[in-house]
Amino acid sequence: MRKSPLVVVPALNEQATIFNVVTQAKNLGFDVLVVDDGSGDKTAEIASQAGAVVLRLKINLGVGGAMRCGFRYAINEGYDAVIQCDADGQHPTTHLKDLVEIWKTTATQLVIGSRFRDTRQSMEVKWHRRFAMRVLGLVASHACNTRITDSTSGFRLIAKPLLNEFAKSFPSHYLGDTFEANVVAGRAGYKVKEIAVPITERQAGKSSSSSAKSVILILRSMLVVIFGLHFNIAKFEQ
Ligand SMILES: Nc1nc2c(ncn2[C@@H]2O[C@H](COP(=O)(O)OP(=O)(O)OP(=O)(O)O)[C@@H](O)[C@H]2O)c(=O)[nH]1
Ligand SMILES: [Mg+2]
Repeated sequence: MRKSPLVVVPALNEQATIFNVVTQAKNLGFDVLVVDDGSGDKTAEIASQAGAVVLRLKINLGVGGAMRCGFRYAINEGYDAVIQCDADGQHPTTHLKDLVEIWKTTATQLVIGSRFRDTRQSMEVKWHRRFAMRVLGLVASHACNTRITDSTSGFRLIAKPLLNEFAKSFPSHYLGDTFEANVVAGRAGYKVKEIAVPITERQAGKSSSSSAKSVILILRSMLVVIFGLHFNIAKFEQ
Protein backbone atom coordinates (compact mmCIF):
# COMPACT_ATOMS: atom_id res chain seq x y z
CA MET A 1 0.00 0.00 0.00
CA ARG A 2 1.05 3.54 -0.73
CA LYS A 3 2.47 5.44 2.23
CA SER A 4 1.04 8.85 3.11
CA PRO A 5 3.04 11.73 1.65
CA LEU A 6 6.05 12.86 3.63
CA VAL A 7 5.62 16.37 5.01
CA VAL A 8 8.86 18.27 4.34
CA VAL A 9 9.41 21.46 6.34
CA PRO A 10 12.26 23.77 5.32
CA ALA A 11 13.21 25.64 8.47
CA LEU A 12 15.64 28.39 9.34
CA ASN A 13 15.51 29.88 12.83
CA GLU A 14 11.90 28.89 13.55
CA GLN A 15 12.23 27.69 17.16
CA ALA A 16 9.05 29.54 18.22
CA THR A 17 6.73 27.69 15.85
CA ILE A 18 8.36 24.46 14.69
CA PHE A 19 7.07 22.35 17.61
CA ASN A 20 3.41 23.03 16.78
CA VAL A 21 3.84 22.54 13.04
CA VAL A 22 5.52 19.15 13.52
CA THR A 23 3.12 17.88 16.20
CA GLN A 24 0.04 18.95 14.25
CA ALA A 25 1.22 17.11 11.12
CA LYS A 26 2.24 14.05 13.15
CA ASN A 27 -1.13 13.97 14.91
CA LEU A 28 -2.76 13.79 11.49
CA GLY A 29 -0.70 10.68 10.75
CA PHE A 30 2.03 12.19 8.57
CA ASP A 31 5.73 11.49 8.81
CA VAL A 32 7.63 14.77 9.00
CA LEU A 33 11.10 15.72 7.78
CA VAL A 34 12.57 19.06 8.84
CA VAL A 35 15.49 20.37 6.78
CA ASP A 36 17.56 22.89 8.71
CA ASP A 37 20.61 24.31 7.00
CA GLY A 38 22.10 26.81 9.38
CA SER A 39 19.72 27.80 12.16
CA GLY A 40 21.47 29.53 15.04
CA ASP A 41 18.64 28.71 17.42
CA LYS A 42 17.06 25.48 18.72
CA THR A 43 14.96 24.71 15.62
CA ALA A 44 16.60 21.32 14.98
CA GLU A 45 16.46 20.14 18.62
CA ILE A 46 12.82 21.18 19.05
CA ALA A 47 11.79 19.60 15.74
CA SER A 48 13.42 16.37 16.80
CA GLN A 49 11.70 16.45 20.23
CA ALA A 50 8.38 16.91 18.42
CA GLY A 51 9.00 13.69 16.51
CA ALA A 52 10.37 14.86 13.16
CA VAL A 53 13.32 13.37 11.35
CA VAL A 54 15.76 16.27 11.09
CA LEU A 55 18.39 16.79 8.42
CA ARG A 56 20.96 19.36 9.46
CA LEU A 57 22.97 20.59 6.50
CA LYS A 58 26.40 22.08 6.96
CA ILE A 59 25.91 24.82 4.39
CA ASN A 60 22.93 27.05 3.74
CA LEU A 61 21.19 26.02 0.51
CA GLY A 62 18.06 28.14 0.82
CA VAL A 63 14.48 26.86 0.62
CA GLY A 64 14.88 25.25 -2.83
CA GLY A 65 18.07 23.43 -1.82
CA ALA A 66 16.45 22.23 1.39
CA MET A 67 13.46 20.95 -0.58
CA ARG A 68 15.70 19.15 -3.09
CA CYS A 69 17.25 17.36 -0.14
CA GLY A 70 13.76 16.51 1.13
CA PHE A 71 12.72 15.14 -2.29
CA ARG A 72 15.79 12.87 -2.39
CA TYR A 73 15.20 11.65 1.15
CA ALA A 74 11.53 10.90 0.30
CA ILE A 75 12.46 8.85 -2.76
CA ASN A 76 15.11 6.89 -0.86
CA GLU A 77 12.58 6.12 1.87
CA GLY A 78 9.90 4.97 -0.59
CA TYR A 79 7.38 7.83 -0.42
CA ASP A 80 5.27 8.55 -3.50
CA ALA A 81 4.66 12.18 -2.66
CA VAL A 82 5.91 15.08 -0.58
CA ILE A 83 3.98 17.94 0.96
CA GLN A 84 5.96 21.14 1.47
CA CYS A 85 4.86 23.12 4.50
CA ASP A 86 6.39 26.23 6.13
CA ALA A 87 7.79 26.11 9.65
CA ASP A 88 6.44 29.51 10.69
CA GLY A 89 2.82 28.47 11.23
CA GLN A 90 1.54 30.22 8.10
CA HIS A 91 0.33 27.06 6.47
CA PRO A 92 -2.78 25.37 7.88
CA THR A 93 -1.93 21.79 8.75
CA THR A 94 -5.69 21.19 8.89
CA HIS A 95 -5.58 21.39 5.07
CA LEU A 96 -2.81 18.84 4.53
CA LYS A 97 -5.41 16.17 3.85
CA ASP A 98 -7.14 18.35 1.22
CA LEU A 99 -3.95 18.29 -0.86
CA VAL A 100 -3.78 14.50 -0.47
CA GLU A 101 -7.42 14.13 -1.46
CA ILE A 102 -6.90 16.03 -4.74
CA TRP A 103 -3.79 14.01 -5.55
CA LYS A 104 -5.56 10.71 -4.94
CA THR A 105 -8.79 11.54 -6.74
CA THR A 106 -7.40 13.36 -9.78
CA ALA A 107 -3.98 11.74 -10.37
CA THR A 108 -2.38 15.16 -10.26
CA GLN A 109 1.38 15.48 -9.75
CA LEU A 110 1.39 19.03 -8.38
CA VAL A 111 -1.32 20.36 -6.06
CA ILE A 112 -0.89 23.99 -5.01
CA GLY A 113 -2.57 25.56 -1.97
CA SER A 114 -3.58 29.11 -2.92
CA ARG A 115 -4.16 32.05 -0.57
CA PHE A 116 -5.91 34.02 -3.33
CA ARG A 117 -8.75 31.68 -4.33
CA ASP A 118 -10.73 32.39 -1.19
CA THR A 119 -9.56 35.71 0.19
CA ARG A 120 -11.99 35.74 3.12
CA GLN A 121 -9.68 33.93 5.53
CA SER A 122 -6.28 34.68 4.03
CA MET A 123 -3.52 37.11 4.93
CA GLU A 124 -3.39 40.70 3.66
CA VAL A 125 -0.97 41.17 0.77
CA LYS A 126 0.13 44.67 -0.31
CA TRP A 127 -1.25 45.78 -3.68
CA HIS A 128 2.10 45.82 -5.53
CA ARG A 129 2.96 42.30 -4.32
CA ARG A 130 -0.53 41.16 -5.26
CA PHE A 131 -0.13 42.75 -8.72
CA ALA A 132 3.21 40.99 -9.30
CA MET A 133 1.69 37.72 -8.14
CA ARG A 134 -1.22 38.17 -10.52
CA VAL A 135 1.14 38.58 -13.47
CA LEU A 136 3.17 35.53 -12.39
CA GLY A 137 -0.11 33.65 -11.96
CA LEU A 138 -1.17 34.41 -15.53
CA VAL A 139 2.11 33.10 -16.90
CA ALA A 140 1.91 29.97 -14.71
CA SER A 141 -1.74 29.42 -15.69
CA HIS A 142 -0.77 29.46 -19.35
CA ALA A 143 2.05 26.96 -18.77
CA CYS A 144 -0.03 24.65 -16.56
CA ASN A 145 -3.20 24.86 -18.61
CA THR A 146 -5.27 25.58 -15.51
CA ARG A 147 -6.01 28.67 -13.42
CA ILE A 148 -3.15 29.40 -11.02
CA THR A 149 -3.69 32.32 -8.64
CA ASP A 150 -0.79 31.68 -6.25
CA SER A 151 2.26 30.59 -8.21
CA THR A 152 4.65 31.42 -5.34
CA SER A 153 2.87 29.28 -2.75
CA GLY A 154 5.09 27.06 -0.61
CA PHE A 155 2.16 24.91 0.54
CA ARG A 156 1.90 22.17 -2.05
CA LEU A 157 2.01 18.47 -2.80
CA ILE A 158 4.49 17.05 -5.32
CA ALA A 159 3.96 13.46 -6.41
CA LYS A 160 5.84 10.94 -8.53
CA PRO A 161 6.87 11.01 -11.35
CA LEU A 162 7.33 14.79 -10.95
CA LEU A 163 8.93 14.15 -7.55
CA ASN A 164 11.67 12.09 -9.25
CA GLU A 165 12.38 14.93 -11.65
CA PHE A 166 12.50 17.61 -8.95
CA ALA A 167 14.84 15.39 -6.93
CA LYS A 168 17.27 15.48 -9.85
CA SER A 169 17.10 19.21 -10.55
CA PHE A 170 15.44 21.89 -8.53
CA PRO A 171 16.63 25.50 -8.28
CA SER A 172 17.40 27.27 -5.03
CA HIS A 173 17.12 30.92 -6.12
CA TYR A 174 14.14 33.10 -5.19
CA LEU A 175 11.06 32.14 -7.29
CA GLY A 176 13.01 29.32 -8.95
CA ASP A 177 11.62 26.76 -6.51
CA THR A 178 8.04 28.06 -6.76
CA PHE A 179 7.00 30.07 -9.85
CA GLU A 180 9.65 28.67 -12.23
CA ALA A 181 9.18 25.12 -10.97
CA ASN A 182 5.42 25.38 -11.58
CA VAL A 183 5.99 26.66 -15.12
CA VAL A 184 8.54 23.91 -15.81
CA ALA A 185 6.16 21.21 -14.52
CA GLY A 186 3.29 22.56 -16.63
CA ARG A 187 5.39 22.90 -19.78
CA ALA A 188 6.62 19.32 -19.38
CA GLY A 189 3.01 18.09 -19.34
CA TYR A 190 2.56 17.24 -15.63
CA LYS A 191 -0.93 17.67 -14.24
CA VAL A 192 -1.26 20.69 -11.94
CA LYS A 193 -4.22 21.74 -9.79
CA GLU A 194 -4.78 24.54 -7.34
CA ILE A 195 -7.09 24.62 -4.35
CA ALA A 196 -8.10 27.37 -1.94
CA VAL A 197 -6.29 27.33 1.40
CA PRO A 198 -6.34 29.98 4.14
CA ILE A 199 -2.76 31.19 4.62
CA THR A 200 -2.09 33.56 7.50
CA GLU A 201 0.75 35.84 8.60
CA ARG A 202 3.84 34.11 9.99
CA GLN A 203 3.32 33.56 13.74
CA ALA A 204 6.83 34.52 14.88
CA GLY A 205 10.40 34.83 13.64
CA LYS A 206 11.82 36.70 10.69
CA SER A 207 10.76 36.57 7.04
CA SER A 208 13.32 35.55 4.41
CA SER A 209 11.68 37.73 1.73
CA SER A 210 12.73 41.33 1.15
CA SER A 211 10.56 43.57 -1.02
CA ALA A 212 13.28 45.74 -2.64
CA LYS A 213 15.26 42.78 -3.94
CA SER A 214 12.17 40.86 -4.92
CA VAL A 215 11.18 43.38 -7.65
CA ILE A 216 14.42 42.67 -9.52
CA LEU A 217 14.09 38.94 -8.93
CA ILE A 218 10.51 38.90 -10.22
CA LEU A 219 11.68 40.58 -13.44
CA ARG A 220 14.52 38.09 -13.71
CA SER A 221 12.13 35.18 -13.31
CA MET A 222 9.77 36.57 -15.95
CA LEU A 223 12.65 36.82 -18.44
CA VAL A 224 13.78 33.31 -17.58
CA VAL A 225 10.39 31.81 -18.40
CA ILE A 226 9.69 34.04 -21.42
CA PHE A 227 12.97 33.01 -23.04
CA GLY A 228 12.75 29.40 -21.81
CA LEU A 229 16.04 29.67 -19.90
CA HIS A 230 14.75 27.69 -16.93
CA PHE A 231 15.91 24.24 -15.77
CA ASN A 232 14.50 21.28 -17.64
CA ILE A 233 12.89 18.02 -16.60
CA ALA A 234 11.77 14.91 -18.48
CA LYS A 235 8.37 15.18 -20.14
CA PHE A 236 5.43 13.52 -18.43
CA GLU A 237 4.63 10.10 -19.85
CA GLN A 238 1.36 8.40 -18.98
N1 LIG B 1 16.17 25.16 5.28
C1 LIG B 1 15.92 26.45 5.03
N2 LIG B 1 14.69 26.93 5.23
C2 LIG B 1 14.49 28.25 4.98
C3 LIG B 1 15.49 29.13 4.52
N3 LIG B 1 14.95 30.37 4.35
C4 LIG B 1 13.67 30.26 4.73
N4 LIG B 1 13.39 28.98 5.12
C5 LIG B 1 12.13 28.40 5.57
O1 LIG B 1 11.28 28.35 4.44
C6 LIG B 1 9.95 28.67 4.81
C7 LIG B 1 9.50 29.89 4.01
O2 LIG B 1 10.30 31.02 4.36
P1 LIG B 1 9.64 32.39 4.86
O3 LIG B 1 10.71 33.26 5.37
O4 LIG B 1 8.52 32.08 5.77
O5 LIG B 1 9.11 33.01 3.48
P2 LIG B 1 7.67 33.56 3.17
O6 LIG B 1 6.63 32.62 3.73
O7 LIG B 1 7.64 33.83 1.71
O8 LIG B 1 7.63 34.93 3.94
P3 LIG B 1 6.63 35.40 5.12
O9 LIG B 1 5.27 35.56 4.48
O10 LIG B 1 7.16 36.68 5.62
O11 LIG B 1 6.66 34.33 6.17
C8 LIG B 1 9.99 28.87 6.34
O12 LIG B 1 9.65 27.65 6.95
C9 LIG B 1 11.44 29.23 6.62
O13 LIG B 1 11.88 28.84 7.91
C10 LIG B 1 16.79 28.58 4.30
O14 LIG B 1 17.73 29.25 3.89
N5 LIG B 1 16.95 27.25 4.59
MG1 LIG C 1 6.50 32.14 5.78
